[in-house]
Amino acid sequence: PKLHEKIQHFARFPQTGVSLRQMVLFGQKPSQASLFKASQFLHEELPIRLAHRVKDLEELPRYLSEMPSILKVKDWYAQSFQELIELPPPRLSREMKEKLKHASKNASQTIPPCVPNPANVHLARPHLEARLMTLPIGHRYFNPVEDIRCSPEVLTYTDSFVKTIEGVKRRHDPVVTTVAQGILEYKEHRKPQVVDTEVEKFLDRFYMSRIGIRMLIGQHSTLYRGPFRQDYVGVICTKTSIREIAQDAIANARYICEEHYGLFKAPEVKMFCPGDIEFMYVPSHLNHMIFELLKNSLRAVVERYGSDYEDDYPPIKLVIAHGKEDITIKISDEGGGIPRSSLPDVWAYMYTTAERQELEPEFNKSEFKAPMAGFGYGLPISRLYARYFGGDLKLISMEGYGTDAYLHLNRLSNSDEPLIM
Ligand code: W6P
Repeated sequence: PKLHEKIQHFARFPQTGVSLRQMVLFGQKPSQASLFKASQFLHEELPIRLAHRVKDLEELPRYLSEMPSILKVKDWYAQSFQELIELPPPRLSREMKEKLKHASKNASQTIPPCVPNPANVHLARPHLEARLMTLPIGHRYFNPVEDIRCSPEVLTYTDSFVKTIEGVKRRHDPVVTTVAQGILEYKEHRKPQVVDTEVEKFLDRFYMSRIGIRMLIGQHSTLYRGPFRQDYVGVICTKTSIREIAQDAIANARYICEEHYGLFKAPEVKMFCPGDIEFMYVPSHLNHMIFELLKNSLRAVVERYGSDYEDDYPPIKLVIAHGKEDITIKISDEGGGIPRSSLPDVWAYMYTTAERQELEPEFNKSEFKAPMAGFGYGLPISRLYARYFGGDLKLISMEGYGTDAYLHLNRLSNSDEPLIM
């Protein structure tokens, strides 16, 4: 009862977005002080975001909000919220406070531009650039910090804060499958004939928020613990090579396809990539999206031609284009396409044909497992990953021939973090 009031209170505060560029700017030169400042920021921000999700879960249509799996997920959010607000902030001496205050002021003026590719510099948007440096976020500031020595209390705090958020991230690993369970429970309860747009919108918001929270936690934990790799700032790679990621995703998707259909050789994937395209991105997100699209294409092709067709499958084409604003990856298959009328179903969470039994095995596995599933959650969630950093994912289908998937990625990476309420 007391906890719930606190949650309601925190849910009244607006969430604060953090863009990819801000994360890179902030994490470029991790120091005791900057990790502490980031911990302070997240210690305020994460409870607000978690509280918003509890509220959303409560405002779901009746019956759905009462399904056991949904209640379970809500409880995880409330538990994580509680852990965070009960973690005591460090006692700061006046001296320490002063040092930290001045450290962030000085550093924000001397931080080097974070654009790794000189070709990008002329594309920078001055109005966004200016905002980046002095970004007033409500009453809070999120600025880089120069290196100063921190007191033992501060170091202990940062360490226990990181441990806490890592625990939160682990607790929430099974959220997607558990919410999917909840949707199935709801469908058994009242059979909806059509795609419920309210529930679809909720799930988009909910999973988008989850991506954001996990990104912030993953970034912070990696900045604190490493691995510290060349060209990486936390989980962000400043020189992500699309060609390499695509090659990796192609090999994995074809392997999965061969396993699943018992093929000697999966359909070929021909890549067209003009030179080495490097840009700032989160490699795991990119890999996840390309892998997901390829699985769908491979599946369509194999199921159209049958599994005896072997060497003669029409190849899948993967074309990479880079413009000033966008990098676009087009994946074209000749898998027979999908009728235009069923295109919306491809993006619908509730439409999934997977039954409870199919969800179960995924239960204990971590995030990015992915068997050769049908139209599950893979596509809508991949679209959320794309949108999270200002990109998008679109499908155009020619019924009777094949499908083109367009994955647009924002090259400038300074889009604001999407936060819906
Ligand atoms: C299809 C259906 C689909 C969804 C997503 C990506 C590619 C494809 N191909 O036939």
